[in-house]
Amino acid sequence: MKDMTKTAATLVRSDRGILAADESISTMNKRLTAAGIPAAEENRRAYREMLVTTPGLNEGASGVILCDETFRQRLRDGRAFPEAMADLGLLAGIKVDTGARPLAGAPGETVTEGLDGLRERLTEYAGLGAAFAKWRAVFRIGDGVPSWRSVRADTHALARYACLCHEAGIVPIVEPEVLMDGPHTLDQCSAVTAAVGLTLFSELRDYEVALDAIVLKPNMVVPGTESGQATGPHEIAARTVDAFKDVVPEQTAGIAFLSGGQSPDAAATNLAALRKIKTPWPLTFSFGRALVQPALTAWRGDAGRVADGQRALSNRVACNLAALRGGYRPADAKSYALT
Ligand code: 5MM
Repeated sequence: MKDMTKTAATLVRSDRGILAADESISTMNKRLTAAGIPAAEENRRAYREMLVTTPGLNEGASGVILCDETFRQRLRDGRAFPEAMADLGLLAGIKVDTGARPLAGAPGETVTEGLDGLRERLTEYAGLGAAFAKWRAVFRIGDGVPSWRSVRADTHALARYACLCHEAGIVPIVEPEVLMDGPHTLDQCSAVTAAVGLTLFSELRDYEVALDAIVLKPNMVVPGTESGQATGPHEIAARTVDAFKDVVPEQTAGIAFLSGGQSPDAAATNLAALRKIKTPWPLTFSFGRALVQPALTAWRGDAGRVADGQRALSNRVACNLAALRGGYRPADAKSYALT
């Protein structure tokens, strides 16, 4: 457990974030297609190689989360991804859920699956070099949803996943995501986020999960994208910390926020505001889209544009690093870079 506690502390250290590059094959294919890049295995591999080999990435990221496909692929120089990441000073993370599927008896709601055979998969991933794992549960806010049935099913699965990770010596990132999509208000997001968190920590306690060896990856508390509510970063930060302060025990290693579809700039600005508040746990970022979208656009699947893609990723990681350090100025966003 000592090693896992150390790994968890590294993942949430105050001057690093986590890069989420673990899109499933189908999500990655959609993103490649939208960027005008053929949805092919080699393009998914080359894209992840471009990301993880970004010069200086380990100055702003403690680790990178990958999906099963990438974890088993190799860089052009022949090194397996986890091996190359170790050389680059990055912890290797693996997404182990198998996706959200319709939950029986709960129309329109999902439960995240992947517990079958997870013990064996985790043992294999540990052997391949995984230091940490990730499992994402998804909650939509709507009329009468999320239901208690879905909250209980998903948080129960997260607790079982966390236990299995610890058995395998892997730090679990526990991700309950309340989606931004919809017309719900900031208050509704706050209430659902707190209720999901409360249920999650009750399940984690029941399973006696060592909280100093897990990382929580939740959404920030924001109004729904169709709410028409304008909310500034200070209010978002204050409401986010409020939602978690009586819910997340102090022993928890830390919180690494997801970006959830916020623009790269909004995510960094909100992170900067969050870091200005004194909290009982370390706070950092584990962004996907808010870090990689500009890199994908700049790269365009062209081997001759790898450096452009890497510059775009370096820029967004450096923006968030500045946010962690309390010095992020959106007006200067274009000038930030690692190294
Ligand atoms: C990178 O996307 C992750 C995997 O998504 P799918 O399994 O649906 O393809 C996702 O879990 C991601 O890690 C989190 O949602 C956070 O990413 P964002 O973009 O919300 O920061």
